[in-house]
Amino acid sequence: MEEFAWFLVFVGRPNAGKSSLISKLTSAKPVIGKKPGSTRRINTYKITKKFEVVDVPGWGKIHDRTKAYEDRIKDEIVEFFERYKFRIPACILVIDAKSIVDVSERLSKKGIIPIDQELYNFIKNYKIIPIVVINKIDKISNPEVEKAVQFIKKLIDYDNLSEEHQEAVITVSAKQGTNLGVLRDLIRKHLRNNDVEEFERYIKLR
Ligand SMILES: Nc1nc2c(ncn2[C@@H]2O[C@H](COP(=O)(O)OP(=O)(O)OP(=O)(O)O)[C@@H](O)[C@H]2O)c(=O)[nH]1
Ligand SMILES: [Mg+2]
Repeated sequence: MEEFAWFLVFVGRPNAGKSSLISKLTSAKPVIGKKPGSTRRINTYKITKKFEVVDVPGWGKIHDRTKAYEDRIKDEIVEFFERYKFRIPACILVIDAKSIVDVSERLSKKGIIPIDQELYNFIKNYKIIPIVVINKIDKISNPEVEKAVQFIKKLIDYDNLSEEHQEAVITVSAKQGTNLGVLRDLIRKHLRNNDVEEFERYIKLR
């Protein structure tokens, strides 16, 4: 029989830095790659017998992969959430700050729903409020960081979130370690709020 375990889940577009953040905050050592699509399937890493960290492949277009590949990834992710939605005390949505600044204006003018918004709503449908992490802030200027935050807040209808969830948009750099302590504390808080505080000590800066 399958062991019961809780899952700490990292999702986001290809190349956003999910695997990098996992390796900075947990004992798991996922593959990190320069090119989008490094993580090719849902990988779970056992932290303890009852606590696993889940590295999800990037959701969205990858230029040298087929549509069939993309669809398979999406199916895998949907299946995972359908099956384990009640076992996810914290889900981290990782967003690439640089890509937001580059595409936000173009996309909003065209009226296209950005993938990050689609992902956010997908997770929220399972009654899980994601921790939104805008990563790679080392690649953009401070005013651009502020712009990215405002853009994301609009996308996720931030002002209508309950107060306890309004802290859940943070900016970090996995590469330089900026604000990773804030992210660690936020994940720990989500674990506590879901009555699995015994796992808090496994989330720490490496
Ligand atoms: N400059 C900068 N680069 C980063 C940061 N975080 C991750 N990277 C780089 O971004 C690239 C992708 O990182 P990954 O952690 O593999 O990203 P991922 O989201 O797991 O990507 P997929 O598995 O392909 O979906 C790597 O070259 C990382 O070194 C950051 O904060 N700043
Ligand atoms: Mg990855």
